[in-house]
Amino acid sequence: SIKKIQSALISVYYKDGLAPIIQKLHEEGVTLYSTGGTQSFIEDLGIPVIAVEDLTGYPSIFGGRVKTLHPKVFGGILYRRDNTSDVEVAKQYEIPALDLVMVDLYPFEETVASGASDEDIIEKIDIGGISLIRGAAKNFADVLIVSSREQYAEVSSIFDMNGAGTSLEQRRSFAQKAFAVSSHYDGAIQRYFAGESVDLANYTTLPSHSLRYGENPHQQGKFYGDLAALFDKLHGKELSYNNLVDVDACLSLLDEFEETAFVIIKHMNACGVATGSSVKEAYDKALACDPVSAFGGVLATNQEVDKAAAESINPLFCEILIAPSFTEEALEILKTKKNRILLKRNQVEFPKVMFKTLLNGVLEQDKDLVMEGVADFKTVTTLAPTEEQKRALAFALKICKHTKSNTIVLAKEGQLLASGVGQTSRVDALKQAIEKAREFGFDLQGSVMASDAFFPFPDCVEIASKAGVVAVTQPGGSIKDQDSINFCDANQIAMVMTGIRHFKH
Ligand code: 93A
Repeated sequence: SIKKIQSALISVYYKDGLAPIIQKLHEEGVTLYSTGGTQSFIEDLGIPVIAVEDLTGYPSIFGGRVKTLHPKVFGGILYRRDNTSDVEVAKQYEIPALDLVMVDLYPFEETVASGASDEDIIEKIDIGGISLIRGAAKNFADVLIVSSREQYAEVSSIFDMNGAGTSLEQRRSFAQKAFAVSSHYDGAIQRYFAGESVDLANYTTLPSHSLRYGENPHQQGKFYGDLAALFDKLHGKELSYNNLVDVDACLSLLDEFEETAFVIIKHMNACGVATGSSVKEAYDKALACDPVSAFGGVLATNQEVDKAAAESINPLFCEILIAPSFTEEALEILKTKKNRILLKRNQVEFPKVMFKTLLNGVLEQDKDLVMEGVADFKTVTTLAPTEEQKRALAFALKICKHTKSNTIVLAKEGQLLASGVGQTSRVDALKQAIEKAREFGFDLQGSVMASDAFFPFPDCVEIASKAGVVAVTQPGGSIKDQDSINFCDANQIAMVMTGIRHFKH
């Protein structure tokens, strides 16, 4: 059965779209109560409205912090109409029934997004409104709660059908939405206090992009997030599912570097990384690492791509090139390939947590945001690495951290020579790296080696030594650490330990 609304409390931030509802309520003879700004809005429509102050006997106080927080308001919302004692008490204290509560909360998220001061943001934490929403939703048996401007249209159409009335089922459905509004609102406040910007746990509330397909053409795919904020697409087709995965891997690694760097990613792993005195130099060194894998790769640099760099990059067939900016001349050159995607990257902070669905649930963890450097190296061998070797080890570790385990990275200062990626044994990772380095013409004499996890046996340092490696970094922590150290000491290899493991499964 339809329950008619006889009285309503309206307290909304956004007034657009409200007029037809007010008009309708007025036509249906509903008594209206309202707060300051909303009251003026209703009065401007020429419709009578009772100020909530006249109901409570208090003005809006403390700069509006306390407007509706009063037993006459909350009593009128919460008392049970079918409970004789409640009805008796309401009568005794002259508490009028409120059958409809319409609220549109202070725009907390918009205020945060606008870059307002902390003081302004705190003032936008709605207390009265959220309480009205929760109170009215709790008493959905008697009260209809409209909890955001997004529901104005829906309410209008219900009233057009029913007159100003609702069924219990409708009120229950609005109550459910009301609690979704209040929990989302509190979630946004919590994230603000925690210094987090995106609500990944409620990722379906983020902007969504349908992808052409998922990892394979028979899988559907979607991305939830604001790609438009992150990139200005200057050229090329849409990003695919696999592109996004590789772009993420590419930028995560690139962001480890302060100096001019160039990263080439293929299937989530780096197949070229180098630093240089220019983007062109860094690119040329990165490409030299593995020009075969670079074909169809995802490329990124942290400096402007100029004409010289563009000329060097242009012959390579690559899926994507990302940079903070491109010169006009560079763009002209790079745009000659129709399908190549060129992305200008904007500075957007990334979430600090990661999720993965697994079994019948979801795994969540902090991202690996630790990056140890030269200052964290603890020399464990008689021979200490030279300053140049230390820099090469720090460089290799950055790549190690972003490469699939088990991994071994071989490098010289500022250039990845080869890596072994995603192997089931560390020895296999090393063998793969050595073989690749040789295949592309690198002499490993004087190179350095980084391992994502400790060496359980001395076999890796033995093989590395034969190949010409002179300095090694590893986390340490194996019960057989000393075996590896002893071998290094006997073979003039310097080894440092960092105490930090970087598995990436
Ligand atoms: O500062 S409040 O948390 N204190 C209150 O008692 C209160 N009651 C309603 N904010 C309060 N409201 C909010 O005021 C509503 O959620 C709505 O966003 C706004 C409407 O104010 P006005 O009608 O003056 O524009």
